[in-house]
Amino acid sequence: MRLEETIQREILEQRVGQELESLTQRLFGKSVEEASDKEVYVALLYLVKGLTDATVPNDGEKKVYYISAEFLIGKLLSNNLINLDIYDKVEAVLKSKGKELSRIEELEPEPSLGNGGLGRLAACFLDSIATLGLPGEGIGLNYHFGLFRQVFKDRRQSAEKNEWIEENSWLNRTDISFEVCFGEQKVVSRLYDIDVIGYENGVNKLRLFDIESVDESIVKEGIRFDKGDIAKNLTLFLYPDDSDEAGQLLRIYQQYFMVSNAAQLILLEMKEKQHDLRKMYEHAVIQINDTHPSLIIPELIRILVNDKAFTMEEAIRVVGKTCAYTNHTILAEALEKWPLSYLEKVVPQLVPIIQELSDRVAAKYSDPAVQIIDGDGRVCMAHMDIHYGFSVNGVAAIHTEILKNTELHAFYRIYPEKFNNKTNGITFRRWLLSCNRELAALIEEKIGNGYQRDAMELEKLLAFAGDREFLEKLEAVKMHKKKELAAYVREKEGIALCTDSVFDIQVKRLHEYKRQQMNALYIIHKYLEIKDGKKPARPITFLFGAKAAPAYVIAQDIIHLLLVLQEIVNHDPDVRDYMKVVMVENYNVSYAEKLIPACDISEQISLASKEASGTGNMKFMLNGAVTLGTSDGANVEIHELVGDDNIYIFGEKSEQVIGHYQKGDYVSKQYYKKSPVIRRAVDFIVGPVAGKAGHKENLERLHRELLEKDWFMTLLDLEDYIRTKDRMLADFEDREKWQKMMLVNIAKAGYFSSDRTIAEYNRDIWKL
Ligand code: 26Q
Repeated sequence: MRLEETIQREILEQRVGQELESLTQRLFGKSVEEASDKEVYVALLYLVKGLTDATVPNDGEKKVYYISAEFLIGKLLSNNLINLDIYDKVEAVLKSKGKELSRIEELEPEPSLGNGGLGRLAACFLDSIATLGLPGEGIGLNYHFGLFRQVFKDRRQSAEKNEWIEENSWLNRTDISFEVCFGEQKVVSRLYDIDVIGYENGVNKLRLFDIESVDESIVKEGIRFDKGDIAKNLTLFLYPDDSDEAGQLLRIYQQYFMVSNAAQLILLEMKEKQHDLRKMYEHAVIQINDTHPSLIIPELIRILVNDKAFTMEEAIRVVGKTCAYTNHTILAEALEKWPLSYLEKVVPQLVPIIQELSDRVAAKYSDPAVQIIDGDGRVCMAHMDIHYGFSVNGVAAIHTEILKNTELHAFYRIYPEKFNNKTNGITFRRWLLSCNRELAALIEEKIGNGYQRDAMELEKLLAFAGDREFLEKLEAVKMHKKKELAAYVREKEGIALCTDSVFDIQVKRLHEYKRQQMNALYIIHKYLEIKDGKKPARPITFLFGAKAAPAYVIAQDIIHLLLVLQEIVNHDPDVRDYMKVVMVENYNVSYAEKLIPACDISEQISLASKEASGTGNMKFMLNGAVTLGTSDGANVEIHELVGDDNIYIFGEKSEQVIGHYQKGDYVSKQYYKKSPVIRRAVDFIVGPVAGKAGHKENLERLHRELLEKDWFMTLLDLEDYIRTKDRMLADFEDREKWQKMMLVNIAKAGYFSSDRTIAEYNRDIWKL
């Protein structure tokens, strides 16, 4: 380091130190040394907010509004320090005063404003939008308790509220407030902002709307509350149980509340900047994140026609040139279709607009597949987006192809020019620089820090595939992260892990199509092999993390099975030295940041064609895990990048799977009857050993499901999965080979930077 740089660093360190000292004094009348960790946390929050206020907001002629029901932002302290480039300084200052930054980070509550992939993607996108210096903001809702906190009781999942808003938080209350009308009922909103700090760049905002009259005290035990009184409950939870009508109505209330506020905010900004509303699309682009914000289209049209003297044609044209839609799923049950009668109850003012939009489509196209209101009087949200928006994108190459060729084929024939692919990405600030500082430092030692701005520079690492010393260091970092995870798991779950074992990890929302149950069947198979005396070369640790929707019965049964296996395997004296099973409680972003860097085998085993993209797969790869996966979502692109030798692909391809659905020729019982290996593993679920540790009701229902339905074809790929995983475990013993695979995966991960994804959105869709 040059002398000037050293001096500059020292000055900055001094300034950070002085600033922090004066904050703890002013806030708590204590020095940093005297302050508690929590008080230091609060002081850091103020420090960051002060620095952010001094940063220039990203601004420009045209702005993107990323509207989303979910923003799974995770904790913000460490990321903000990194993006402001003061992490090391703060860490050093605190250390000199006997404080540890990593311990202080633990005290920040994690907001759970998302379910999984879609919400986390939105958060990564905000980071990249800010880092690229683009004008843009996220618009969503300020759920007080977010998604539930998962607790295991009696080997089953139960749900508690997640209280994350403290007196001092990242939320800034604004003086912006709007009226939102649900028919005759009026409520008043309040806007809160969270600053999104770009990496060594400007700052943008995440804008979260809340309702003034919300009443936290109506939440009874667990997450139960009166769904009827929306003035009190509207922003309490993310996706409360929508298995009944009241729950579904509440979802529509939330969605309309979100888009009505968004529309008012956008129009207010247009007015303040004195833009011509008839050229709205030159100043604003609205990205609709899945169909949850789709009502923004009829709402904007309604306002333009009713209040701004637009004709219907003009309003449709202007809104159509402003709105773009992203599809995140092809699962029929996740495609939103709301009964017109529900919309009539919640937002009667939108119904004539939607009816008109639907009539115009019906007059032009007779094909029932492209209608907005279907034969059962339900409004197909995605169809409205496609007809009345200017862009439709999928989130991985294979996903977009499936949309064009099957799911949305009728639309593709009408509007081929609207369809485009934007393969997902992740922010390397959080998923490498922050969660794996050791690996980031090792990479920097070899190829410099240019990769932090241009992720493709990671490819420079390929030159070191033959560098024994570097490969050993890579392995040492992995071991270090495994030890850190083991210490954490011991503290949180009370389970000791062997760090010499292979860490095999599957973390993601629980869903049958993601096939956690197939992994469970592998575990049973291994368990039985060991009982038969066939010991693995090295112990294996199977780690899971997953929340299941409270009303999703089979998903609850799968969680139960995993917890039952944890009990059986970890306590069986014949087996426990060879394998361990851990289902971690309340898997969330913070847990992911500990699990992913410690992973050897990344489980990405969805039924081909069903996982739109996946983004966990990218995070694991970036941290040097090797993928065990099907040809699905972004796994396909990972495979293309790393080549056959650095990934383990198994199972039937998407064309074959789609063929099975079309012909209806998959019968799980046939696979069960044909294979003794499958039969033995499946029947273990209802055998005496499982019966002793688990509940008959859950286990029998799951067994029946696998044999009689198995809609997501678990048994189809089970044998290939077992073979491939065993091959992978054998290869793990060839340390040099494995280290090289780690290296190639890291080196090829650059493509999956969300900076690249956002640059593409901007180039093809937003044009900011
Ligand atoms: C719909 C109707 C009623 C109630 C809930 C919903 C609902 C809620 C959440 C539907 C979908 C979601 C979330 C979907 C999601 O997270 N999709 C994931 O998006 C990621 C980012 O693109 C992809 O990587 C994943 O493949 C995809 O599953």
